[in-house]
Amino acid sequence: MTNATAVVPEGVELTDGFHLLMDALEMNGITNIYGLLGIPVTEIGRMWQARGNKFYSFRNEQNAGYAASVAGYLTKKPGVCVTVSAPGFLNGLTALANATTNCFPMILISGSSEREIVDLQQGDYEEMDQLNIARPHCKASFRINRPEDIGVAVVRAVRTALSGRPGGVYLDIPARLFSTVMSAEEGKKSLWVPVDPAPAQIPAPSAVQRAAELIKNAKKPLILLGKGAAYAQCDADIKALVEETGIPFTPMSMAKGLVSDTHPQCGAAARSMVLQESDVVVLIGARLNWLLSHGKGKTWGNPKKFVQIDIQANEIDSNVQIHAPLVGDVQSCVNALRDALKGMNKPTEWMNAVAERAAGSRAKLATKLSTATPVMNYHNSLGAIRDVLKNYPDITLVNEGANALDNARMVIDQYLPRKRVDTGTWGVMGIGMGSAAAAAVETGKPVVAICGDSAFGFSAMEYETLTRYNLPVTVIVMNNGGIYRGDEASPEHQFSCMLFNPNTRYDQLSIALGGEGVRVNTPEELAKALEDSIKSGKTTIIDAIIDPAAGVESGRIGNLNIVSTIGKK
Ligand code: OXT
Ligand code: ADP
Ligand code: MG
Repeated sequence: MTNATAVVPEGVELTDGFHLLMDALEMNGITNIYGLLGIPVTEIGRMWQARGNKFYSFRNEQNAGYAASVAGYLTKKPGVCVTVSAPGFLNGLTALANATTNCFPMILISGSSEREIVDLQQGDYEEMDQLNIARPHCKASFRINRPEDIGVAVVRAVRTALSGRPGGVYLDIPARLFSTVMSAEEGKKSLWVPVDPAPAQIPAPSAVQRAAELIKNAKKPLILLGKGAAYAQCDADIKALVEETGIPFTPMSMAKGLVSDTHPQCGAAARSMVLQESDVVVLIGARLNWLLSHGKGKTWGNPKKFVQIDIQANEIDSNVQIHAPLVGDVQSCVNALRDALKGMNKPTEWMNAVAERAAGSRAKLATKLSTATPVMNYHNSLGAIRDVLKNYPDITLVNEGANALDNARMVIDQYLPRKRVDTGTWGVMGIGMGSAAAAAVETGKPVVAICGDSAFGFSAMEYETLTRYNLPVTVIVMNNGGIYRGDEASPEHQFSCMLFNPNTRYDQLSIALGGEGVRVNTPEELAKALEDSIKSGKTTIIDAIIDPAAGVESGRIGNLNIVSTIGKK
């Protein structure tokens, strides 16, 4: 790519699109970029690294995008992903859409082809109208046409990604802009950092009073924590609300550990009971979407009233009536509620009943976790993993699959906030290796990824990215030979559509890609391999052989599976 004609007088010091973009990102506190390079963005990676920053180079943009989105979730700063045009952009778009769906702040920056050719559909290299394709899948889609607009575009992207409900932003940069020059001095003046990009949103006092009255008069209140509450990073305030009110709480999957799963008020192990019997439910950063049966039906049992804390006003009443909306940021709302609830009577009898049920469930589960079987199943394998992870509370757990997901969520306790990253709002397979990379990079601590063998396959080649950067990630592949189960009978003419090659050696894949690999057949071997791997800090795959008959179709969400009621051929 040649430099565009300079429009500044000779002798004036110049900058260009590449430099201004990097200046703007650095100024906004971005140090890590996740991406995949090629025409026209290759120079971004080289120049970013030359400046002493980190560019994490992936094998597929989708995984780089998942990494950026998880970086955004963990750090409360937008995660940045860079891709090439059309196909690279489209690969990254899946992750941008997923980030927006999950309320994770992320900026996808893609190079694009020249406008005058794209707009006349004259068949440019990787021609695509990326700006408009991105628009419905993110909070905002911006194109930068002039170097002097790079500063404002980055600021708008950062503010849009972070403010209100966080989400994804797309920045489209036509190739020529990267090398278009302008005066360095003018360029410098065009950059700034947004003041207070995620402003506190204080709930109205009348709304706080309304919510407090409802909670004080409840006989069986429940606090339901979602990943919006985990994202808000006001962990101590949330714990204080729970403890000061004495109300039982239950976490959505990525909110596990926001208050420890072993806290005496944790009702996760009495989930059905608390959802059904509660009379007032306080939703904190959790949507009443499919994961909560839309707030109705048999999951919810007794009629109840909802208090909902959310920063997005039109989330309120999205599924059922919300009797006390608290629109604002989690921290402001939680602290306002704490003030209004000071001295309230704790629902001790209800709390004790919940604790009793939870203790019973935990005891019942403990038996299953320690029961040996001829071939490992989900319970005894995950029981072994749980016992090891107990000693490493600050490890981030990444989790995907169906049975591998649902059982791990149930069995493995989380002790600290934001230490669990999973398939999220869409239940999407393939987040594994990208999420593991970002968690290791952003936390600087070890990561354990528990993946179904199908789930792992979606991002398996990215394992090389993990070994290349020497990231302390242990991937446990729950190898049951298939999607949900590995024992489905194949029709006569073809291998079953739900099965994988039973001879697949994930441990050997690891060795081939520069990591450590071990195959395990028993819970004891699994526990030892995991302990060794964490201690060594080396990128490792543990190929855990799971009984092919142990899983159930669709895991815990079999109720959503559609089956034909007409005779099958
Ligand atoms: O109270 P009750 O009695 O109800 O009991 C509950 C708790 O009280 C109790 N519990 C405990 N007991 C004791 N002790 C403790 N500590 C404890 N904690 C809890 O346990 C039960 C259950 O509790 P839980 O889990 O909290 O509650 P529940 O009722 O399950 O919660 C409901 C939900 C909906 C909130 C929860 O189930 C949930 O979060 N589910 C998420 C499910 C999900 O997202 N699944 C992923 C999608 S499935 C499917 O789509 C798959 N695909 C298709 C596909 C996808 N997804 N993506 C793409 C890009 N392409 C295709 C594929 C391909 S899955 C899949 C691959 C599957 O194969 P794999 O090989 O990867 O995996 P395997 O299945 O392992 O083979
Ligand atoms: P979960 O899947 O854990 O139930 P969801 O992703 O469905 O959680 O819900 C998260 C909710 O949190 C979203 O509605 C989002 O608007 C909200 N949210 C995110 N960040 C904040 C914040 N800082 N303050 C208030 N609400 C927030
Ligand atoms: Mg499987």
